[in-house]
Amino acid sequence: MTRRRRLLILVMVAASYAGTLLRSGWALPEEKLQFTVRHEMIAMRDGVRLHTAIFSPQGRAGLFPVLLIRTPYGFDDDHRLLNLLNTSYADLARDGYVFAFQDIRGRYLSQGHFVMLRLPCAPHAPQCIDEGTDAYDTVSWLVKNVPHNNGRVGMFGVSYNGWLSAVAMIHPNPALKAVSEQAAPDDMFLGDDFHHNGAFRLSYAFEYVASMERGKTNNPFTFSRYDTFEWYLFDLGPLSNANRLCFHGQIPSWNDFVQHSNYDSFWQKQEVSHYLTRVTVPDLNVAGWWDQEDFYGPVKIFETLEKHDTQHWNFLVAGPWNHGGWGEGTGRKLGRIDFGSNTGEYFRQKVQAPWFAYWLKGQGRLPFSKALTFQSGTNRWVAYDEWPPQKGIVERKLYLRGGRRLSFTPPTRTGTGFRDQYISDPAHPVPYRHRPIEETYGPGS
Ligand code: PG9
Repeated sequence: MTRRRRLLILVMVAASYAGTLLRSGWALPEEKLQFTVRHEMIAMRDGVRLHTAIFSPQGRAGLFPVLLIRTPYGFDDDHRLLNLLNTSYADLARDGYVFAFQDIRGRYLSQGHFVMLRLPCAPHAPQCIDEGTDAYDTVSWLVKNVPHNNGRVGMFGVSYNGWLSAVAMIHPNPALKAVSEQAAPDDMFLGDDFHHNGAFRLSYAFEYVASMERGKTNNPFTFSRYDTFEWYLFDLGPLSNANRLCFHGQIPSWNDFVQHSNYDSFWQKQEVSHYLTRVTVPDLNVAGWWDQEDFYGPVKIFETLEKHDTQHWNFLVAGPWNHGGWGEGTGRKLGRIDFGSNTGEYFRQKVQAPWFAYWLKGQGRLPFSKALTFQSGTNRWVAYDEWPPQKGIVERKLYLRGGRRLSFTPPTRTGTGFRDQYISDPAHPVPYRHRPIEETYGPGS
């Protein structure tokens, strides 16, 4: 890129962020896939305006569906978005979509007030707004105002963005025709993010809420030690010190953790599946077998919707991934384990792109009928027409045995039962990650 062009782009981006909405398109010709970009502040029903970056395919004729991605993590960098369209989203982008990237209320360039996992409105609460109503209002605006759209909108996203896609299905805009909620949390006490099976995930929860609730943009906590295990143990000490030393009562989600240390109605009311009592839109649920944050959510949402799936709109994919591992890179390996093929690329090319093309463009066929799961060990994708599968299943018990082995044979009373033992002592916790334990969102973590 020439210096002049770089300067021009910088000036244009700065102009749009200063509130001057950029309506005429501009392109970045050096990239493979080309788009025109405009920034809009889209008004919601309560007057709050949400920043939305709209990338339309350049130089291509025809009508295109719109893919909407909403996030709390910031869509304020066009070059990053363009890079995303040329990498993680390239299979979709090649098929031809308009991409609308939106900052949710209270985050980054959007107006309004951010609430962590804002509760869905009660039915018949006309003045109420939630992330579902914001998605609804955005979809209405998009189909009315984006040139060359075909009137069909899809939503997708991983994790918080997946949750935002899931809540858009509760009372969906009629133009919302397909959703892929990927690693969407369902219940933050039972299985997702902040607790797993009720156990508080200290470093994850502390660092996440510190980053999200100390300003409009991500604001990672600064640790005085490299090994955060030592910081939590020696510098922080008892959890009551978190407010005294660090948060001073100013972090709403931390206060919620303190006030709701049991599975009370605070957590129960947040559970998304509680609101998903109908399958309103075709939904591709995506889960990673080794998702360290949100495996519970997508499986629970699938299971809940499955009970109501009279139209055959509910789908599940589970692959050999960590959190969001299907979204970028090849997905051939996880740590040292090689799966023998590029599972992430396979998902993006052979599953996600054709699935959306089917619902939003009326093209091709569905890539599988109900569930598609990667079987590690045999290292192959297996498609099922029901999930969990019922046919040809024999239930067997699997036992934990000594020497870190699993066996179908139960241990005998006399045999050597175990090899490892751990003492549960809060003063000497047993870390489940290798030390030094870096910041959760630190580079290379
Ligand atoms: N797992 C993250 C998250 C989702 C929803 C709430 C809190 C955290 C994420 O990766 O977005």
